Amino acid sequence: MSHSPVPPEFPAVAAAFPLEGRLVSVAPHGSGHINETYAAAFASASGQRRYIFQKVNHRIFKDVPALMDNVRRVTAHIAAKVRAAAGEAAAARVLTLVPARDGRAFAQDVGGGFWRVYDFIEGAHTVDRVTNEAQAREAAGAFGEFQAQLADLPGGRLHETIPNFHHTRSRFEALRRAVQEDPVQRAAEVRAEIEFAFAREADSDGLLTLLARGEISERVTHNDTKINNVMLDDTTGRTVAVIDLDTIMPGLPLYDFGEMVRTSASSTMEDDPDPANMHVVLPLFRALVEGYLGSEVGAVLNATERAHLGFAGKLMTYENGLRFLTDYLQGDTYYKIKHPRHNLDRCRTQFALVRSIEGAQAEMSAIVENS
Ligand code: ADP
Ligand code: GN1
Ligand code: MG
Repeated sequence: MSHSPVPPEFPAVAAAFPLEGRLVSVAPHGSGHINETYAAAFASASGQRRYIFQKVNHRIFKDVPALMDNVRRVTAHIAAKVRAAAGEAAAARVLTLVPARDGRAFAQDVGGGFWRVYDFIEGAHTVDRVTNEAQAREAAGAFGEFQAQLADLPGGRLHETIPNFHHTRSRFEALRRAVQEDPVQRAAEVRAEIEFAFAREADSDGLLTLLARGEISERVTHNDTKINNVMLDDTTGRTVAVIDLDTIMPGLPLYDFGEMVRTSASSTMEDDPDPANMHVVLPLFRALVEGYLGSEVGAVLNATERAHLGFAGKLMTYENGLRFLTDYLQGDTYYKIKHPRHNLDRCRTQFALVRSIEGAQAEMSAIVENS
């Protein structure tokens, strides 16, 4: 899927939300792979304010009202927690939904598309890659704290917005099917990647087996803890808000930690066209371990979970590689791409990271044991 410009229905969508003033600018924003995100500014007598408008990807998220019910519950809960712990000013900067005029958490456009609006979090930014240990420690601490804040979310189990999202065995089987069906005749070109994936089939059951045996347990998790899903203060670099709440649902803390390893303990961007640039960066891994275990969630993790922090990094990198390869074989129907081989670049660079983590297992275990 390629990136879209501002759609013609935008003014009608904006009118569905109770925003003060006149729309003065709107432009695509951010580098997420899933939703269509725009930053829009409104001017009124009291000044200018910005908002984030997102058209939620309805191809991927089948039940958007259910997803938005999750987002509404989670944002309200987090705001209350932050208000109690850090006061009103901090609570004002967490992810905050602007309900539509009819009171719903979203509005629909003429084509049936689902839109939501958030207050723009000012004075903060996201990074697509971690460049220093302080940033890694900060992000890991923030995601750990976020998870702890959700431990007492009232209102029952959250909706599963994408069933089997991190069920790595299902991701593996999806790849196998894509290879067999080969709908756009790309399998021959990616034999080496397919072989790499198939050779590690047993890994796909790693955490599922521990879960089935009751050695690790399910909790409410974020499930997409890549580094550009946390907003950092422009001045202090400290976390302002965890964002991208579309996949918050029951999951494993190890999925969240593993995804941090993939995006925050790596030497280059996930889509670096040269996989040789990709390897695990051990000082960043150490900073993640320290940040995560040092946060409130550290006290909740059991010995099995701790022992699998390194494996989780490998598993989530492998899983993302499987998903990119599957999307490439299916003709690029899931992720936004910027060029025809984008998913293949992403896959190869993920697999390079998997290989690097495999070679660093002993060092990574030692880091966890000494933390
Ligand atoms: P996707 O699911 O496509 O990744 P995100 O919700 O992560 O969508 O948003 C994409 C990007 O937009 C983020 O990485 C961030 O840079 C920016 N963004 C999202 N929400 C806000 C917000 N409330 N304030 C400022 N920037 C935001
Ligand atoms: C997507 O939405 P975004 O860009 O934060 C994807 C993640 C992948 C990631 C790979 C809902 O995340 O699962 O790990 O791309 N989100 C969804 O970069 O599929
Ligand atoms: Mg995102």
